[in-house]
Amino acid sequence: MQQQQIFDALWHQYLKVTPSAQAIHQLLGHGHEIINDHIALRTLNLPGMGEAVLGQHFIDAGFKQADAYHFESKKLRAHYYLHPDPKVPKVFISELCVDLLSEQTQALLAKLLQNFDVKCLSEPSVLWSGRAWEISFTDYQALLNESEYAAWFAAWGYRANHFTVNVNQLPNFDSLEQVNTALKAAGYQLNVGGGEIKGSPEVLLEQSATLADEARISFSDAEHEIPSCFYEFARRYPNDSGKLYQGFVAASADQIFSSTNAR
Ligand code: OOG
Ligand code: NI
Repeated sequence: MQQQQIFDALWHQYLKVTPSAQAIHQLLGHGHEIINDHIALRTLNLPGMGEAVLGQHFIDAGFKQADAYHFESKKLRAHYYLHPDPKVPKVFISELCVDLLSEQTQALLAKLLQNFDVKCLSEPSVLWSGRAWEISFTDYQALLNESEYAAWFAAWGYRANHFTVNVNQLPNFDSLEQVNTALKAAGYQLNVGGGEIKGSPEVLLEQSATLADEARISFSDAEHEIPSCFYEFARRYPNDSGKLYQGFVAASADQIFSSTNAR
C-alpha cells in the first residue's frame, strides 16, 4: 500500500479520538499545510505482533528500518523507519517486552488476546484497526498499575499514538519555545516531564508534546473517559555535514511516552 494512503487512514482515525489535533493545525498553520515529522505506533513483542511486523508495511511502502532504541525502565524497544523522500514522515514503532512483566500481567494480556488472530497483522489495514478484543475497566486499571503503555495499548489497540508537527517547516514560528507559548495561550497542557522542551540543539533535536486528549471508550463493563492520543512538536538541527538530524533521542523519547499517562 502507498504510504500516503496509510498516513491518511491513520490521520482520519486519530482525529476521532484527538479532536485537539485539528484545532492545533489551525493554531500553528493559520490555514497553511502542516508537515508532519513523524508518527508513532505501539505494539507488544508477542509472537506475530512485534514492532517489525508493523514495520514491514512501511518497508513495503519504500521505508528502511533505521536505528534501534531501548527503554529499560519502561521495558520497551523501538526502531524508526525512514523514507528516502525527506517530506515523508518518519515512523517510530515501539513494542512492550511482555516477557519482562509480572506473571499476573502476562496472564492478563494472554487472556485479553486469546481470540485475537495475529494473521490480521499481515494486512496494512491492521495499522488503523483499533482494538479487536474486549477489555473490562477493571482489567484496564490492573494493567495501569504495572505499565501505562500496556494499558494504553490494551484499551486503544492499533492506531497512531501521535502525529508530530515539523516545527522547522512552520512558516510563522522560529522556535519551539514560541510554539509552546502559543499552545499554552490557547489552553493546551504540555507534558512537562524532563522539562517542557526535551532535548537541545546539542543533541540535534528538541521536542515537546501536549498531554493526551481524553476520550470516552466502551469497556465491557462500562464507558469511561481515558487518555487517548497527543500531538508532538519537533525541531531538528543540522549535524556536522549540514544535514538535519533524522534520528531520535532516547532520553527525550522516554519522557514523550508518558504523554498518554493519566493527568
Ligand atoms: C513514542 C514515544 C517516543 C519520540 O518522538 O521520541 C517518540 C510513543 O509514545 O509511543 O515518539
Ligand atoms: Ni514522537
